[in-house]
Amino acid sequence: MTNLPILYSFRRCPYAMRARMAVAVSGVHVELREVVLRDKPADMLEASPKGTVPVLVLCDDEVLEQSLDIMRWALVQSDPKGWLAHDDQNLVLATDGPFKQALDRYKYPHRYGLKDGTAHRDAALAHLGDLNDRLATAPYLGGAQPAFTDIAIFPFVRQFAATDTAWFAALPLPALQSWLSALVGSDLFAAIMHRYPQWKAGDMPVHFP
Ligand SMILES: N[C@@H](CCC(=O)N[C@@H](CS)C(=O)NCC(=O)O)C(=O)O
Repeated sequence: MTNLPILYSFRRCPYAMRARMAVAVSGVHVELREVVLRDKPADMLEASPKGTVPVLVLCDDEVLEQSLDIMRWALVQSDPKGWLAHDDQNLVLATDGPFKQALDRYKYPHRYGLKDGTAHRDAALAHLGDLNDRLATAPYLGGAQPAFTDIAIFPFVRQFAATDTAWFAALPLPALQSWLSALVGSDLFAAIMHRYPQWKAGDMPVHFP
C-alpha cells in the first residue's frame, strides 16, 4: 500500500523528463513506477487507457495524464525556484506542436514514409532560431535561472540535437547551444535520469524525489 500519488514514468521520454524535473524541484513526494512502453502495467492502463507516460494518479484517484498538468500540479504546491513565474504557454505549445512534429519526422523519417528527414530538420530550424534569439539577452528563457518554459522545452531540443550531434554543434546558434548544455549538464537533470528497474505489481514502492 502507498499513501503517495503514483507517477508512471519512462526514463527516456521527454514528456516524463519534464514532469520528473518539476516534481523533483518542487520536493513534492510521489511513488515512481518505471514503465517499459512495450509492456505497460495493467494498473497504469486502468487509470489512463490512452497509454502514454507520464501519468500521475492522485490519492483521491484523480488522474493527470498530461505532462504539463503534472508539472503545474507539483509547482502549485511548492515552487521554491519560482518556475511558474516564467511559463510561456505559447512557446511551449509551439514546441509540443509543430516543432515536435518536425522532430519526429526528422528522427524517424521511415515511420512517416519519408526517404529522409532533412526537410523536417530544416523546418524545425526556424523554431530553434527563435529560441536562440530569445536566449541572446539572458541565459534562460525566463531570465538568469531556469524556469518552467526552459524545462518544458529543452528535452525536445535535446532529442533534436542528439539526432545528429555534429550537425547541431555546427549550427550558428551559440546561445541555444549553451542553454542546452547547461540544462543537460545540470545536477537536476542528472538526478532525474537515475535508472530504475521496470516496476512490477507487488514491488516495494520507490519514493521520488
Ligand atoms: N501529451 C502527452 C504525450 C506523452 C507521450 O506521447 N509519451 C510517449 C512517450 S515519450 C508515450 O507514452 N507513447 C506511448 C507509446 O509509445 O506506447 C504528455 O504531455 O504527457
